[in-house]
Amino acid sequence: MPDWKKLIEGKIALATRGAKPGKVNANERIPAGQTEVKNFPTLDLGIRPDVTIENWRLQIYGLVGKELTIDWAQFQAMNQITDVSDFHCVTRWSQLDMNWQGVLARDLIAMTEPLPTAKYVTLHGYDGYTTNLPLDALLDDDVIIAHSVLGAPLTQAHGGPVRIVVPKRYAWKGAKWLKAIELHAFDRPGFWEVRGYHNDADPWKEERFSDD
Ligand SMILES: Nc1nc2c(c(=O)[nH]1)N[C@H]1C(S)=C(S)[C@@H](COP(=O)(O)O)O[C@H]1N2
Ligand SMILES: [Mo]
Repeated sequence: MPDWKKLIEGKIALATRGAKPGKVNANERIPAGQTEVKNFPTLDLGIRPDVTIENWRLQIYGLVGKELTIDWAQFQAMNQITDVSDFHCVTRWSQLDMNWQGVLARDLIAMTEPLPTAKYVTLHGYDGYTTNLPLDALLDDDVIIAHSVLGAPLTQAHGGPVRIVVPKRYAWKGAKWLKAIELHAFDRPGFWEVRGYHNDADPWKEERFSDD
């Protein structure tokens, strides 16, 4: 079992290396305890699954009227939007004005006709990663299932070909290499949430760890 706190401390040091001190809280767009970066660091478990546009599928299942599996062509045929948001990582870096391109999560969820009992979701990555959200948070108008950022297709390191981004939460709530969205009646903590990360993850309330 890895020492998760140590692992994360190492990642903080790496991710914020070269970031200019003094930028912390320099304007109201940087939440407390965050430092602005411009180099878009990467953070994951170190497993980067080989997902291609040919073998990628996204499945939406659980408490839905119509289970859905879409492939790349079907995803591309959906209404495409650009969503500009700020990216706040719990390891204390923030990058502003990220212009994600893709499909609104709510458009995909609507296609599945969620049952009234569906209140929470688990987002699953191809690397086995999971994270949880209330269904309402997923249906927010800025939550995007993205294939591109900063004018280019997502790299494998950043979760390509498809990841999800939840701008109002710390970035761990957005699964890279998005594989499935599961709807359930009760909340089910994900990978980091069972290891002490905060369930809600609002960067403006500094909800980093559950014992904060
Ligand atoms: N599938 C998957 N998604 C993931 C992770 C992961 O390990 N696996 N790490 C999360 C964490 S902790 C962060 S901060 C962001 C980092 O995204 P980035 O590597 O594109 O900066 O992805 C999140 N999504
Ligand atoms: Mo993170």
